[in-house]
Amino acid sequence: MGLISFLKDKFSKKDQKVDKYQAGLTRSRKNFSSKLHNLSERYKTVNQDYFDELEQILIESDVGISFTLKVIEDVLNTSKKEHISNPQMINEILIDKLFVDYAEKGDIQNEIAFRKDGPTVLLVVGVNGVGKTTTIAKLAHRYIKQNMKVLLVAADTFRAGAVEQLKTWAERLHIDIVTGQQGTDPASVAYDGMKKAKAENIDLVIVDTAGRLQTKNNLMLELGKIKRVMAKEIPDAPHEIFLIIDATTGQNGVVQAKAFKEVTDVTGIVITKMDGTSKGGIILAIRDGLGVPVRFIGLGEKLDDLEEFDLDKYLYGLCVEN
Ligand SMILES: Nc1nc2c(ncn2[C@@H]2O[C@H](COP(=O)(O)OP(=O)(O)OP(=O)(O)O)[C@@H](O)[C@H]2O)c(=O)[nH]1
Ligand SMILES: [Mg+2]
Repeated sequence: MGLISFLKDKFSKKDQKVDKYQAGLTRSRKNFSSKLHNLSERYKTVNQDYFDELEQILIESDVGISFTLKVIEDVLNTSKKEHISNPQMINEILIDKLFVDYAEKGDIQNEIAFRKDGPTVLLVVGVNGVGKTTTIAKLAHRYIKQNMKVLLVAADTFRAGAVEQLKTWAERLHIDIVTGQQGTDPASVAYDGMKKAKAENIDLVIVDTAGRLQTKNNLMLELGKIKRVMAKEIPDAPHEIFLIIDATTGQNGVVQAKAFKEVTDVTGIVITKMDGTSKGGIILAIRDGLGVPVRFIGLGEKLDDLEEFDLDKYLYGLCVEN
C-alpha cells in the first residue's frame, strides 16, 4: 500500500485530529497537490517532459534545488527499474520518497526534553519579525496547560516595544516575566531570569532574544555571552535552542537557518506562518539541508495555533485533497 492510501486510512479514523494541518496547509496543498494532479491528468504515460514538470513543481513548493534533484533522480530510477510509466503511480512514488527521505534521518522527539530536577531553559533565536515572541507565547500556553510553571525572560532589550510585547503576553497568560530596560545587556537580563527560575522552582524558562540582523561574529559573541551567564546559574543551560523560521521567506529561511546553525547549537526549528504560504515544502528543505528537526509549526496567530510537527499529518495536509 502506498503512503497516500495509508494516510487516508489512518486519518479517516475520528481520533486523529488533522483538521488544523489541513486548514493551515491549504495554500501549500493548492500549490503542490493540485499541480501534481493536474500534471498526471495531462499525460498518459510519463516521459522526460513529465519529469521536467515534476521537478518544476517541487522547486516551486520550496523543497530546495538539491533535494528536488535528488528525489527526481530517485523516482526516475525506481520507474525504470520497476517499469512504471503511469503518471499517478509516479506521483505516489514521489510522495513515498518524500516520506522515506525525512523519516530516514532519524527519530524525532518534538516535545521539549525536560530536566528531572530544576528549571529547563529554552533559548529562542531568529531574525527580525519571524514570529519569535508569538511562538514563545504559544509554547508557554502549551506547557501551562500541562500544569507547568513557566517563566518568560525578555532578553530582547534592543528593539523599542519588544519588552512590552512579551509583557502583554505574560499578562494574558498570567505568568511572571523578567525584563530589563531598553538598551541593557541582554545577558544580564538572562542572568536575572535564571536566578528567579531557580529561586521559584520554575519548570520551564523561555528566553526571547533580539531579532536584529547583525554580523555573524557579533551574533556569536552575543549569544555566546547569554549562554555563558545562563550556565553559571543553571547547569548546562540553555537546554534547548529553538530557531524560528518564517515559512513565507522560502529558501531565504533555509539560508538563515544555515547561518544560525554555524554560530550556535540549534536543537530544534519552529516554522511559523505555514498558514500564510504556499511554500510548505520548506520543511523538507530544512530537514535536508540542516539535519536539524522541525519540532513545531505555527499555523496562525492565536495561542492555540502551534502544533507539534508530525510527518504523517504534514504530508497528508500537503498531498491529500479533501
Ligand atoms: N499567520 C501567522 N502569523 C504569525 C505566526 N507566527 C507569528 N505571526 C505574526 O508575525 C508577526 C511577527 O511576530 P513576532 O512574534 O512579533 O515576531 P518576532 O520574531 O518576535 O519579531 P521581532 O521581535 O521584531 O524580531 C506578528 O504579527 C505575528 O502575529 C503564524 O504562525 N501564522
Ligand atoms: Mg519579538
